[in-house]
Amino acid sequence: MQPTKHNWTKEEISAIYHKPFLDLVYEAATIHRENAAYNEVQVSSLISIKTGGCAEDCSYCPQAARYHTDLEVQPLMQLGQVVSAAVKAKEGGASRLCMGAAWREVRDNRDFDRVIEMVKAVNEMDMEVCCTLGMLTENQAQRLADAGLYAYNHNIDTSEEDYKRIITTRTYNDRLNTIKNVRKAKLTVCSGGIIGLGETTEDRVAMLQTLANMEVHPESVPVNALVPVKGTPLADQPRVPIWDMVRMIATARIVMPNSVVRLSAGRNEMSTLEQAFCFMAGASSIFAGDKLLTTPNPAFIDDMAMFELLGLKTRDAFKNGRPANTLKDEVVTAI
Ligand code: SAM
Ligand code: DTB
Ligand code: SF4
Repeated sequence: MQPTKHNWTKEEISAIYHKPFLDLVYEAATIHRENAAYNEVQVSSLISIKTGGCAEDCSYCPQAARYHTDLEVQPLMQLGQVVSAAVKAKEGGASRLCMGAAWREVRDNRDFDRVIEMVKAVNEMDMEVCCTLGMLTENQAQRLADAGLYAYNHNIDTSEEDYKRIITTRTYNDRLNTIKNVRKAKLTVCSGGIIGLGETTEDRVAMLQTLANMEVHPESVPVNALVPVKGTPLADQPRVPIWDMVRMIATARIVMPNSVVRLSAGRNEMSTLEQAFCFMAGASSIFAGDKLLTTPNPAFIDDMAMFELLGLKTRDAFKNGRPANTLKDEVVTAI
């Protein structure tokens, strides 16, 4: 483990972000290479367990009910469908499954009971289970932890100052509170953001500062490039330059040296060489499978060919040890 710092100033992070490009990549790659597993990539597969019809107004999101996107709304999946998807993801090379629901927040109802069953079932398959279900109370986070959840994804998306421009139906503080509740339940945190929303570089720096100054750095930090979707307010945003994606990944790698930085949405538009640069700059995880939640993503087979070409290996599940809450039932009784 490398030493971590939690009092980053905006000036310090900005100076890193604005370094000459190759100096920045070199510095990030050097830090990345101090980690013994630098040539391993964690492969996480996404599954949209409840699609569309969301009450929030996140201006990037095709799943918000108020925007008219060509999206087929789907109610909460059945347990069997999720297990089949998990089997397919595992066969494709994924060691983590992330289940996403287009909810504003979790409610204590039968749908949540079903999600708890899904978490138990996927955990039994020796995969790291992640959920992203919107806002959570401490008690709900604890229920997920008790069911064997490994990680909870809750992105802060942009800077606190820029947040109101992107989302009006909740506050930055709501977001940070859920992350606190996730930590209280001793789950690992997955939190990052999106670039290409029309934010300034200062907003990007401020977002990284919020993440890097958390008491414990998020164990995984997704860096998403906006996937502009027709019908959403951000549909006409220009494509994120690859240079910005590499700068964000490299800066995240430097300020949070032990976190897994995930090259997330946007890979479908990137060449293998562009992605190779992201791995060089410290990305150590991807979302794999031909769909993200609702938008296209490279196929498993193409990603495996990319790993072969670059000499990268896929990371096994529970590489940092299996937390007690994810021990399978029969193991617990054997102890
Ligand atoms: N509803 C839950 C929530 O908002 O936390 C979980 C699902 S939501 C789709 C998960 C994350 O996907 C968002 O926080 C955002 O970072 C990312 N996302 C959504 N739409 C996106 C888009 N068009 N391009 C890139 N990332 C996107
Ligand atoms: C994250 O940071 N990115 C993923 C996952 N966490 C949930 C979602 C990306 C969604 C891209 C748009 C879509 O496919 O709907
Ligand atoms: Fe709903 Fe999440 Fe999409 Fe926002 S990002 S509209 S909360 S599904």
